[in-house]
Amino acid sequence: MLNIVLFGPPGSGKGTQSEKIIEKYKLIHISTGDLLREQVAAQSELGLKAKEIMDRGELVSDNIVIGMIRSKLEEHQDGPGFIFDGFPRTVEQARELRKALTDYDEHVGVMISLEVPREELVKRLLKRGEECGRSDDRLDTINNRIDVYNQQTMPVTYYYDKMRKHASVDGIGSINEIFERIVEVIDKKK
Ligand code: B4P
Repeated sequence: MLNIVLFGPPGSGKGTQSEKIIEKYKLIHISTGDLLREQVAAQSELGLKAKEIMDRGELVSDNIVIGMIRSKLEEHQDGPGFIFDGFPRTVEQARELRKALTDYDEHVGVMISLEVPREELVKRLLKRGEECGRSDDRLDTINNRIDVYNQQTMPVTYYYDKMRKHASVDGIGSINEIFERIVEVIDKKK
């Protein structure tokens, strides 16, 4: 199995690049943001709770997110591998992912972090807000999401650094240029 963590601040291109990675490597896509938005759309109890948190730009609790991941892993345990998009977002989530994959004798092969400066992130997310109307793509929420990323999510890079699994990729350029950089990293690890 090839298991990839695609990491980076909000607006760094994780969702965009995941689609291209899945097409090339035929991996199962697990985006915790998409899973949470599905719950919001279904107006489930979890979704109603999550919407409030997401609209503030905060992180949904580790327990909820880890539960969602575990059930996806179980569903696709015989698949070709996973791309984790927007997960883990805390060191606790990274530890739990390691445990969950170990239960299937699996591990993360590489963690790729997309590097994009703050002003570009804000620009991209405001544009998406105008085009797609996502309720968390408003200036105040965007700024909070980036602050939360810097405080709570960045430490995840040190976790994978220690295991020599962290690779940084420049996230500025055309979508195809960035994809080529990612492919180079993945093909070296395969
Ligand atoms: P996510 O769905 O992960 O949303 P995101 O961080 O905004 O990243 P996304 O993947 O959507 O954007 P992308 O960079 O592709 O999370 C949403 C919320 O869910 C979180 O704030 C949190 O509350 C909650 N959540 C999710 N996972 C969680 C977890 N594990 N723990 C706790 N809470 C969790 O793209 C952004 C835009 O940039 C797009 O419009 C795209 O077209 C554009 N773009 C991409 N590449 C570009 C390029 N090269 N040039 C120009 N524009 C580009």
